[in-house]
Order: sequence, then C-alpha cells, then structure tokens
Amino acid sequence: MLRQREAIGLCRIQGHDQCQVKFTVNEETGEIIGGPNSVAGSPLTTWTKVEGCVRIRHYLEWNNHADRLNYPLKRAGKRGENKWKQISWDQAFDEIADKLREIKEVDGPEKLALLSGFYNSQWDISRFANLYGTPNIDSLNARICGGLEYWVNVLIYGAPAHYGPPDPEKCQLVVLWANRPSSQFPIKWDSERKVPHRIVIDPRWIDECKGADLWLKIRPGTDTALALAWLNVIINENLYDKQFVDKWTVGFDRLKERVQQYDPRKVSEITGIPAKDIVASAKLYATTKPASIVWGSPCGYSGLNAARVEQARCCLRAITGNVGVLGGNHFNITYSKQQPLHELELADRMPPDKITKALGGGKYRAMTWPGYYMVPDKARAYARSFVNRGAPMVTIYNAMRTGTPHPIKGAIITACNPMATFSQSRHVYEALMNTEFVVSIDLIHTPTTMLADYVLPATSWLESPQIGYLEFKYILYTGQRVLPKSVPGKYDRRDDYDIWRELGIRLGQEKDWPWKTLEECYDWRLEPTGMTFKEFSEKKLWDIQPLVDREYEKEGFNTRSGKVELASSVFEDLGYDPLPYYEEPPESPIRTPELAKKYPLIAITLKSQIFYQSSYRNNASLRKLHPDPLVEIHKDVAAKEGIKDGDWVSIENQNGRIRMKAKISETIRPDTVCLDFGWWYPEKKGAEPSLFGIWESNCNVLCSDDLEYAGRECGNWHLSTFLVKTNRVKISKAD
Ligand SMILES: Nc1nc2c(c(=O)[nH]1)N[C@H]1C(S)=C(S)[C@@H](COP(=O)(O)OP(=O)(O)OC[C@H]3O[C@@H](n4cnc5c(=O)[nH]c(N)nc54)[C@H](O)[C@@H]3O)O[C@H]1N2
Ligand SMILES: Nc1nc2c(c(=O)[nH]1)N[C@H]1C(S)=C(S)[C@@H](COP(=O)(O)OP(=O)(O)OC[C@H]3O[C@@H](n4cnc5c(=O)[nH]c(N)nc54)[C@H](O)[C@@H]3O)O[C@H]1N2
Ligand SMILES: [Mo]
Repeated sequence: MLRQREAIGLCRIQGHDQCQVKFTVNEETGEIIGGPNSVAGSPLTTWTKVEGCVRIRHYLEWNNHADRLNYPLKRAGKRGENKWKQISWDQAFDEIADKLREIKEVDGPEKLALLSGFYNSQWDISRFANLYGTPNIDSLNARICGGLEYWVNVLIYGAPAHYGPPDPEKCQLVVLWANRPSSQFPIKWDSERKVPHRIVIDPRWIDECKGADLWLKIRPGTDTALALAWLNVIINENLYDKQFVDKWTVGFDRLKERVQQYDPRKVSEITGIPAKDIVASAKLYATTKPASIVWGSPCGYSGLNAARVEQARCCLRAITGNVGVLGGNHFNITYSKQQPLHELELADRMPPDKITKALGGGKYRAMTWPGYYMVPDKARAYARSFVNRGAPMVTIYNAMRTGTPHPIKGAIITACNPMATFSQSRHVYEALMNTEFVVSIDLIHTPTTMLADYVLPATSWLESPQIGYLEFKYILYTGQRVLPKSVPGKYDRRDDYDIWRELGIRLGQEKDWPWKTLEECYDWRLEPTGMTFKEFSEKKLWDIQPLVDREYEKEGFNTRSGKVELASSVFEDLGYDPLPYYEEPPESPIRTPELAKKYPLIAITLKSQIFYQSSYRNNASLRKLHPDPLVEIHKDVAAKEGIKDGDWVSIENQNGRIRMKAKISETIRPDTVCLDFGWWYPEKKGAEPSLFGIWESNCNVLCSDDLEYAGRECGNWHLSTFLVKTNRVKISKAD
C-alpha cells in the first residue's frame, strides 16, 4: 500500500498574507501526490478556499520548473554573459567567505552591502550583518512597502497600528487609501468587505469602489494634502474626540494651526477632488466609529511625501479616537509566547563605531541610527535593527554606482530582483557592474542574478519550515517543510538561514549560530509555547492571541511623552518639521512644468493579481492569464493619440523608453497612466544586452532614483508618480 503523509506548508506568494496549504506527500519518493488544499478550520483560509486561488493552484508548476536553480553557480564568462560553472556548496562558501574576510580586513566591514527583499527568515541576514559589522544593510520591502508606515507609527504612537481592521463586527468604516485588498490582500478583504461603510482613495476605479460610500479620484502623489484637509475639516468643525485629544495627545494646538493652510478648496485644486467630497469624506470618517484607515503600498513609496502622509493619517486616527481601538486601528501586539526578534537579530552585537557608518545616517536621520536610538526601549522592541538602524537602499546603490561617499566593495543580494523592482534600473545595472564582488541568492535566474559572480540556490517556501504572523489578527502560525531541500541527482538547495550560518561560521561566528537547522532555531523560538516546532506545526498549527482594546489606558503610549505625538518630538529633535506638511511630488505638472510639457502624463504603477511582484512570469498557466504588460490609459487621451485597446504603446521620459499594451479605460484620471509593475521576460535571452528583456517593459526604467526624490526623514525611495508621454508603436508583440 502507498505510504503517504499530509504536510502543511505556508504559501508565501501572497506577500504579507500567507495561507496554510495542505499537500499529500508520497513517503517513499518524497513527491507531492495531492493538493494544494485548504486546511480545515484554519482561520487563515476563510476568505476563499485555496482551491480558488489561481497562484497557489499553479504553484507546483513553478516550484518544479526547469528554470529553478539547483546547485551553486560561479561565473565562468564576463559579467552578464550568462556563463556559469556548477560548484559544490563547500567551494561556494569557502570562496565567498574568503572574499568577505578580505573586504572586512582590508577595506572595513562597512564596505560590504547586504540587500534583501521579502523572505520568511529575514532576521538571519541581520544577524550576519550585526556580527560581521556592516550597517550598510537594507530591505526593499521593509523601508517602503509598509515598513515606512510601520516606523512612522512607532514614532507617533510608540507602536504600529496601520494594518487596520478588523473586526468586521465592530468596524463601521474602512478607508482604503491606495489599497486594493480584493486583489492583493484577500484574507484582509474578507473582513474589510463586510464593513458597513467604505471610502476608496484611488486615481483609478477599482473593484473596491463597488458598494463604497465615496470614491475620491485623487491626483497621484497628493495624498498628504488630502489627509491635511481632512484634519482641517475635522478640527475646524469640532468633530474630533476632545477627551482623547486632551488626555492622550501632545501638539494639538500646533497641528490645528498647521492645518489652517489646508482649506478644502485649496486642497481641491491640489488633489483634483471636489471640495464638497473632501468635506463629506472627512465628516463621514470623523462621525462613523470605530473607523479604520488602512495602509496601501503606493503611498509608502511616494518618496518625499511617504512619511508625511502616514504622519497625517496617524494624526487623523488619533484625534478621532480611533487608535488603539478594536474595530479601528488597533495596535500590533507582539506574540508573547515566542523569543523576541531582536535576540534572533543580535541587534546589540554591532560594534558602536560601526553603527554610525551607515550610509545616509546623517541625512535621513529618522529611519537610521539617530532616530532608532531616540525612541524609548519599549517602542524599539518593534524596530528591526537592519532597517531602522541600517542604511537606506537608495544610498547604498548610489554608493555602489558613484563611489560616493565611499565605494562599496561587495554586495550580497537575496530574495530581491532590484533590476526590476528598484528605481531607475539603468542605475541599478551600473551599480552592480561597478561593484567588485556580487553574490545573488535566489530561486531562479533573474536579470539581477545575471550580474552576479556567484548565484546560490535557495529553498522555496515548500522546501523550508516557516513561522508566519497575521498581524492584523494576531495569529501566529506555522508551515512545515513539505519537500526536502536536497534530492540527490536532482537538486541541492539551502535555506537562506543555512547560507548565512555557513558563511558566518567561516568568518569566526561559530558560537553565534548554535542551531544547525532552521527547525532547531524555531524550536528555540517557540520554546515559550512549551512545544517544539514540530509539535507546534503538527498539533497546534496556529495560535490566536486576543487583541486588547484601549490598552494605552493602563500604561500610556510608548513614546517619549507617553502620549500620541501629533507634533513629533523625534522629528523635531532631529531637525525636521515636527508636523505633517504636503510637498509637490518631485516631478509634477506644478513642480516641474517644463518637464510636464514634454511628458504630460503622470505614471503610477500597479502590482499584478496574477503574479507575485516581479516573479512567476515563466509560469505558463499564469502567463496565459496575464500574457503582456498593460498600460491603462484614459479613452480621450488614447483617442487623441490614435491608440486602441490592445495596441502596443511606447512610454517614455528623460530616463528611457519602454512599451506595454494599451488597456483603454473610462475611469482612470485623464492626466494619469497606470503601468504594470515588475515585467521582464524569462523566456528571452539572459545574456547581455537582453538580460531577459529587462529594458523592454520594466516600469522602473522610467523612475528616477535621485537622492533628492527620497523621503527627507526616512530615506524611502521614489517608485511612482513620474512624468511620461505615450505613443502608439507599430509592433505586433514586444519582440
Ligand atoms: N497577487 C499579489 N498579491 C500581492 C502582491 C503581488 O505582487 N501579487 N504583492 C504584495 C505586496 S509586497 C504588497 S506591498 C501589496 C500591495 O498591495 P497594494 O498596496 O494594494 O498595491 P497596488 O495594488 O499596487 O496599489 C493599490 C492601489 O493604489 C493606487 N494608487 C497608485 N498611486 C496612488 C496614489 O498616489 N495615491 C492613491 N491614493 N492611490 C494610488 C493604484 O491605482 C492601486 O489601485 O500586495 C501584496 N499582495
Ligand atoms: N514601480 C514600482 N516598484 C516597486 C513596486 C511597485 O508597486 N511599483 N513595489 C515595491 C514593493 S511594495 C516591493 S515589496 C518590492 C518587491 O521587490 P523584490 O523584493 O525585488 O521582490 P520580487 O520581485 O518578488 O523578487 C524577489 C526574488 O526573490 C526570490 N525568492 C523568493 N523566495 C525566496 C526565498 O525564500 N529566498 C531567496 N533567497 N529568494 C527568494 C524570487 O525568485 C525573486 O526573484 O518592489 C517594489 N518596487
Ligand atoms: Mo510590497
């Protein structure tokens, strides 16, 4: 009889929401013979059955794809020639460690940059950095993508509250602010769609507008002005929660004075939203309680405005008494039955004289070490040493490319495809080519791995154990290793953890990597539950920690004043404006009218529901559903240029030129075009000059990485609202 077992993995292709997925595995061959299926009773899969999710349905096709990296590779030709030699793990670790030792001893550890995207055990790269002594570390998803808002919440409230609702039983109004949960956060959408009232703030019509009370069709990048106008209406019309403001906030009078500059009529001119809608939406928000304003990613990568729009939203939540409240924007709690993250990161082990060597630390002071050490210890427990104390990635790529303020000798890039996902891809290319030693850790070859000296194959989520958190509901849950990390003759991959550990051991860190495997490490992490990782992931699988309503009433807020800082003392002491203010986006018809004459359209960018970030375009089943990159254009603009639905269109500006297929829309703002994000063509040649077609349809070719476009306080870079023009091009496909 066939011996089989059930294994439950944690799917990571939803980004921040990770679903538990059940498979049946043949015990003898180790192969998956059943699934993916939902896990009965799992609180994570109520939104839709796993069976209904297109990405997981086709995931195995990708996990077993011929494009997967199976063994370590060493460059055999010139950089970018796509010529590789397969080597053993020992050779790879020995050679890479030798180079890292040389950099540390000859040039100084800060000359090594560590750059990551999102992966499950992200603390391991941080542990390595802290032990090695480089502060030049950052994560693409942790400084933008919610990480920026997270930190602004910590500065203003002492803890993050931006993930939003909900408890649909309690929440009465949800504000979807640059946020498309039906496509991007289906678990959250399951709660949010049941909330009685909804306001959508988006330059385009999205499914969430159906059934919404109000849709504010905002000019991209002007969200801070809108938030300040809401504050203006709520304060001037006395719609705020006076008791909460008196007892629990500081800086109200200063805020009141500031928002007088943001009269709804004036803000209507800035945002393009009718003044009456600004007033009506502000009133609806202030009078429908509890209400929740939810984070969405485009505000977080709006560069100059990103920290300030979140600061203004923090003020809105606070003065309406919606912060720390169930059904409003409640606080993240840390799951109490696990070892703390900072012990995994070994945050205190970085030598003090190295911490201050973080690039950009003197310029973007709020989200580098000066700001990190200014928040009280209790708030710092929410910080991640590698982003909140490290160097903004934009300063790292800039140093790699230009050698200023000092050159970077080596870079390790993991779980990240910056050639497609960071701003100004041409500059990323130059940065990588200008760096002496580059290692990339990934699951497949990408335009980024093409430019590395060593490429190391990591395990996918199916091949590694996972601990997940659903922060807006406070659930800790686990996923097992469903498939082995190594099958002789087929593939030999390593967990990211194994890679950092092996490098660390070769660099004299052996005592600090006590757990031989990730499972052993997770045994330690879950020790307070009284269970091993295996026991937890077989018996318990998830644990829900109850949320607490108005916990601040006991001990106050974790800020320096113990209150919500409507005027931020940290910003002020760091020499920044303590209050939120609006700034025109760095490229806009108002700020740069000359540029706008040449490039009259404002480009925003959009993640795909079908794919995950820049990945999976080589999955044939998914690709059929989204075969080409699309640019959404208003019908009047298209008509003027003779563009019809499905035509190939060139999109260009001062940084370059790309092409996408036209999707004609009646609902997008006529001054705006929306470009699909993350496009490259895995089916095209990997070698230069093609680099898998990275220059053809990649929206980030057009987006500037100028240091002056980055957020002044936090160094978060700019990935949206750049000016472009469009033209019809005569090609039948992007060849
Ligand atoms: N299927 C799938 N799910 C994903 C991901 C994926 O790639 N695929 N990625 C995951 C990740 S890492 C993230 S960060 C989230 C992202 O999830 P979301 O934050 O929801 O991101 P988007 O769908 O790109 O953008 C949301 C909306 O913002 C609007 N928008 C653009 N610019 C502006 C602006 O200036 N102001 C306002 N008010 N609105 C604007 C866009 O029109 C869009 O409708 O999704 C996660 N989930
Ligand atoms: N213009 C524009 N730019 C954007 C965005 C946008 O909406 N518009 N979105 C931004 C946002 S919110 C985000 S989060 C970023 C995402 O940007 P990235 O972090 O670069 O995300 P991906 O494109 O998914 O690339 C991740 C790579 O990691 C690999 N990978 C997956 N799992 C693992 C693992 O466990 N270990 C290792 N070592 N590798 C793994 C994948 O194969 C893939 O090649 O892009 C940002 N850039
Ligand atoms: Mo993201």
